Amino acid sequence: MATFSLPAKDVDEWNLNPTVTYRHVLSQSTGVHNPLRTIGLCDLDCFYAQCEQRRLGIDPALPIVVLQWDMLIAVNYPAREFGIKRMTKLPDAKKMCPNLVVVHVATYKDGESEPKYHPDPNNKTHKVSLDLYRRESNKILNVFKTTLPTAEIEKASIDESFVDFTRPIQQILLERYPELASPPPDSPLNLDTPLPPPPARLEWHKSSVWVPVNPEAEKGTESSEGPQQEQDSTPATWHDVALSIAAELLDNTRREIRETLGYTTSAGIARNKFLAKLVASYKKPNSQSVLRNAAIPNYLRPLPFQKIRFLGGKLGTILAEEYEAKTVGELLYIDLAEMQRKFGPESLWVYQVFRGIDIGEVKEKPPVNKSMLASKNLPKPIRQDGDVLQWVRVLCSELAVRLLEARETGTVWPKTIALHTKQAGDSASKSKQTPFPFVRDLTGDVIVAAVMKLWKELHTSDAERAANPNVPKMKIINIAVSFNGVETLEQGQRNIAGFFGGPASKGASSSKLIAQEKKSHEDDSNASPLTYKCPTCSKVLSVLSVEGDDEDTRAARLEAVKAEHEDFHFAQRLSRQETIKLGAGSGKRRISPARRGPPSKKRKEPGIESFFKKK
Ligand code: TTP
Ligand code: CA
Ligand code: CA
Repeated sequence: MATFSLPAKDVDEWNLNPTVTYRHVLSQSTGVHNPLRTIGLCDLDCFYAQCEQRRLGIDPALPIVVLQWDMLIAVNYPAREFGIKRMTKLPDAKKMCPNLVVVHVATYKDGESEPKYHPDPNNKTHKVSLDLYRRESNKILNVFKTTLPTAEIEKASIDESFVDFTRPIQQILLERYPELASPPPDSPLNLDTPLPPPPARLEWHKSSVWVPVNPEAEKGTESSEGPQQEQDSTPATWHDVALSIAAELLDNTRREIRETLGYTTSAGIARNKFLAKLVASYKKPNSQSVLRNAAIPNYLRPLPFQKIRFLGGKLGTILAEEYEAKTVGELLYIDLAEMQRKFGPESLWVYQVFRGIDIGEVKEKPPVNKSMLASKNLPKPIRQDGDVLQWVRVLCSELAVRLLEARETGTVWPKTIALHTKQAGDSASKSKQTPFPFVRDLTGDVIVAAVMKLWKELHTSDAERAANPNVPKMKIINIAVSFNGVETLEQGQRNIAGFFGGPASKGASSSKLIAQEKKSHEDDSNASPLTYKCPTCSKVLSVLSVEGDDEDTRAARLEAVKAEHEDFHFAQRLSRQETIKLGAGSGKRRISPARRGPPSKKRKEPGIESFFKKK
């Protein structure tokens, strides 16, 4: 891969060295277009494996894998040295590494009120518990929040978080370079005056890995001075100063996570979320990689574009076939007009990603109105009323544990409880929800009682079914129970907390509080985040989660359903407007203006618009 020097036009197109003004240092409202914007993504190394290692007090140098039934779901780095991967079969893994430590995730079993490490868990009778990992994940998130109080933090999955460092960077810049606090008094542009040149020599944060600006030139110069020299050969910008500050801050947070909780992480730092996530895997484990703007082109060009998230599927294949290309660099000559003509207006996103542009914001997820869902894909379908209680009890124990645990960080209570069941052959699940009353002592049994009531309302009883041959046979293949609208109670509602453990507060009339809460349940028409009402056609979409999902995965699942539904509208719009070319597989498929109305429900193709969905 040859190294590219960057002609002026290119620098401009990639926008690698945008002008930074006083306003960018002083204003908190410049948002995603602030040229000082700096984002970090921090991901736990082999997360579940580290959790189990810590729990068992095993030496981190020993090879360990975490199992879910017979699948490896996490492999630690010492085990990876034996060639073991997530896809490896357990017997093969044991052959590759006879001393391998194998831990099965904890499971819930009917009749037990908490998850256990059962010696012989079985998908037919047990349900996986991710409680340990959720708990550790929350502790890690708290370290982010306490060590980076002024940064915006977004939990992106059970083991990773994005951090927008722009605000703390602004503060530190003003401390270190007080001359940036105001433009020169005679400057006509006032706050829009460009900053003076950045410091001549920058201390590139030492324990970070700086992606080389010219990888070819750096080859063979792997001395301890190598990276420093290499970085110095491209003059530092104010954004590089910002990156160095973020590198120090994130390094501190990662050290805190390591020292207080015992977990190693890998991190990426760059000008946006897309690049931060990409560069986080530049070097793993226990590493932090930084991508300067100047290093973006040579980093992206040789990258196989099908490895980029959202380009791993059909659109990636279409692009690869259409242009006989593999790398980002090979597609850079396609101009925006051509791309949009061929792939629709939304392909702007692809065009931008190839140039390292991403305007996605780092947004803290609101702590309120969350849902908790326990779900089980049934190894043996439920065919009659008598089969259901066993699974309801398992699911309710899990929810009880999770709700009580959530209370350790605040007084939370769900507004409603819902039962979801999926009949074999049905595309959607059936759901029913009801307000969840306050109780003094929360146990699995209280939840079971509420759910069994919902079951009776949702399903024809065995007796009725026997009496009426027209009622279809029951064959339920997934059952789930969710708490929806889980909220931290406001100050005024705090007395309700007494219902959990201690005696109820004397100051408040409990029945009045319950009545108020009930009313607010009834008022809340969109309590369940598992459903979505399409603003275009008012259709209500719902998702049923699968076992092992965490809340983020479920949210992603709902997003996918939404995206697919939006595709349907998109396809409808297209069929009215224009003919687009879709080079799918062997031939080209055309959506012609003649094709009107909704596509068949059985449509298997992934939707068009989802190709261009940003996140
Ligand atoms: P990842 O971050 O994808 O992987 P990892 O943390 O195990 O390893 P790495 O060091 O490469 O980041 O996933 C985080 C956890 O999520 C992982 O430890 C186990 C769980 N997980 C699954 O249960 N199933 C899956 O298919 C994946 C990808 C992850
Ligand atoms: Ca990870
Ligand atoms: Ca991850």
